[in-house]
Amino acid sequence: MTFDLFDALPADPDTPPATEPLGPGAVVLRGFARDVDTRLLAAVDHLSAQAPFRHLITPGGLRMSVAMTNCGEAGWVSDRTGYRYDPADPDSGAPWPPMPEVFRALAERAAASAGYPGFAPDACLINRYLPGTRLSLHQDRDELDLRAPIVSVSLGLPSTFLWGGLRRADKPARIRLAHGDVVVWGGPSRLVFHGIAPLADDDHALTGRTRINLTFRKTR
Ligand code: MD3
Ligand code: FE
Repeated sequence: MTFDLFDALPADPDTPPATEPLGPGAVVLRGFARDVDTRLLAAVDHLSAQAPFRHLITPGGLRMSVAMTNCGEAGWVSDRTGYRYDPADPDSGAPWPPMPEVFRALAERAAASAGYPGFAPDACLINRYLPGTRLSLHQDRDELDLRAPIVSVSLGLPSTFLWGGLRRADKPARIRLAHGDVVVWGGPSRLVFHGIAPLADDDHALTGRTRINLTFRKTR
């Protein structure tokens, strides 16, 4: 039997763990996207010049307070007929802009750190929040392969993430998501009800009075 000196050393209290379990199948990677934040935000500006942010209409006829756009081979859209992943932007008829390499590489690296090697997202939904914007409790179940995780990247102003259970009526926990935080949602957490509380007004050095969220999905 060998004894490695390092085995006896306590964890450094100043070094947070690289991955922090949030719940069954959900892993938070605090600050994981910070090293590429300006590149991600520049790419969002570039993408949204081609496929502008817009407020989608729910099947029930309500205008969503979150503004959305997409990149990749498919984009999530909602209108009076329902929700779907569409290969084209319905506003222009053109394909969604391609997923930037810095997006894809970050999503793959995050998923791998959370125990999902080989994550190959084909879609990225980009959500824009201004002060007061909220996202009510919902499930993400329009993706064909629910075994693949969703990777979410928070940029700009912090938000309160509402994390419910598998039933809409389950009382949600509140989790703060700040600039650069990445969360990987898979396994038993993949179908939980979730949302975002109304965004508090503040000013962020990189985004001003705005929060941007990227969600990477494997839709087919
Ligand atoms: C848990 N976005 O785009 S990100 C969404 O901050 C969405 O814009 C929120 O919910 C946002 O659908 C939350 C965290 C998140 C995203 C997708 C999930 C958590 C999830 C899917 C399943 C379970
Ligand atoms: Fe969602």
